Amino acid sequence: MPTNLPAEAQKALAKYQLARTIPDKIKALEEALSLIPDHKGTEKLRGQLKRRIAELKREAERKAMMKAGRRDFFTIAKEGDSQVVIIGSTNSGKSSLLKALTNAKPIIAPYPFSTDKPTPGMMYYEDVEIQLVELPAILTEELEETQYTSKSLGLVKNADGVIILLDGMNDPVKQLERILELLDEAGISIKPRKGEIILEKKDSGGIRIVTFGNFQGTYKEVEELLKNVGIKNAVVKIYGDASIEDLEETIIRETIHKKALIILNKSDAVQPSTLEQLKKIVASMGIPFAAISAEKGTNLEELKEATFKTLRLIRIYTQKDGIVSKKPIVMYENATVRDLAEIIHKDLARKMKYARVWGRSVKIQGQQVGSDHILQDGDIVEIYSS
Ligand SMILES: Nc1nc2c(ncn2[C@@H]2O[C@H](COP(=O)(O)OP(=O)(O)O)[C@@H](O)[C@H]2O)c(=O)[nH]1
Ligand SMILES: [Mg+2]
Repeated sequence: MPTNLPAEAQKALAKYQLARTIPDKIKALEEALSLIPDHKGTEKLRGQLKRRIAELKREAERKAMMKAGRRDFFTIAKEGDSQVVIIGSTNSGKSSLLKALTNAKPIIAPYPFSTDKPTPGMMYYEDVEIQLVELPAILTEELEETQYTSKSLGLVKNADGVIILLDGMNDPVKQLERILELLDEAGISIKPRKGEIILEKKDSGGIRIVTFGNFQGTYKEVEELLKNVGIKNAVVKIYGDASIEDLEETIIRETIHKKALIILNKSDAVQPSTLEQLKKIVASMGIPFAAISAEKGTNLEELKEATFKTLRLIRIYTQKDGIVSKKPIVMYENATVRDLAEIIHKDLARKMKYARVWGRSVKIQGQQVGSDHILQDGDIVEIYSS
């Protein structure tokens, strides 16, 4: 981000940060855009602002459409430890996959749009419950948008992860291209990130930056970027190998990142050359891939495992008086002992004195740790409180 933006443009960007409604956000961004001179150094920022304006306009349209509709059948309450939605073109086998992996009994049919509302089912992987939700098709067989495209993409935003299911019998490479376009237009990025950034805006307290891992930037850059867009009070948590560009994306584009898998269905009927081509493309994107047959039941165990890994969930077993819990508490990667205490009991985080941990996150088994200690999959934790 160029730090020498005209003061007026900085003001407009600050207004954007404060704006609560979509029209106000659009107005502030358009104003900022008109005040930022157009040259090489501002090219990237101008591009981001323009994309953001286009997204906001689409979102306004979608909201207006939702309002016009009568009832909303389109929300599925989260159940289990994590929610993963299945998206794809019609006939790609979404219902067949849901049936093969869960207790759900969806309609499976060779005609298009047999599923017209989101359909959930529960999948079990070891001790973890993953809710799978089939979303109505986002593409026709001719790979055009459907009446469900924008609603289904809205549910992707709310999920913890997304399975992109490709129909191996209907030009899967082209399908993937179209789906990636649709996701991008909806402001959803599935590009795997080496790190993660969480920005919590506050009312006071100034800027506080916390890094876990290997941040590719300086605190000064972060402070300048926030100042430029008018954020005065915030906690910025930066995990892993995040970069300053990732932070720009988080605060300007408000891009939503989703953990994703790309799955090729109907592997029983797929051309080997198509499979090879697709494998190459997906490998270059760095996204997990599997070829399955929902109907024949091929490779489904691999798919389950890949889903669990992609979600980056961790299982934490609690211990009390020497007895280890049978069922784990399922949390996200980078969760701390404090996060765990908060899940167990509201007061426990406050009353906690220290914890003992056995497992991969400690060097010495039974090591005493504080509440900022980051846990890992399979850890056993006993919390001691006053
Ligand atoms: N050959 C083959 N056909 C499949 C497979 N999975 C689903 N199908 C067929 O594809 C059609 C559409 O399946 P469905 O699950 O209803 O797709 P949806 O529209 O994405 O929910 C049906 O005729 C299924 O029998 C598979 O693994 N192999
Ligand atoms: Mg279906």
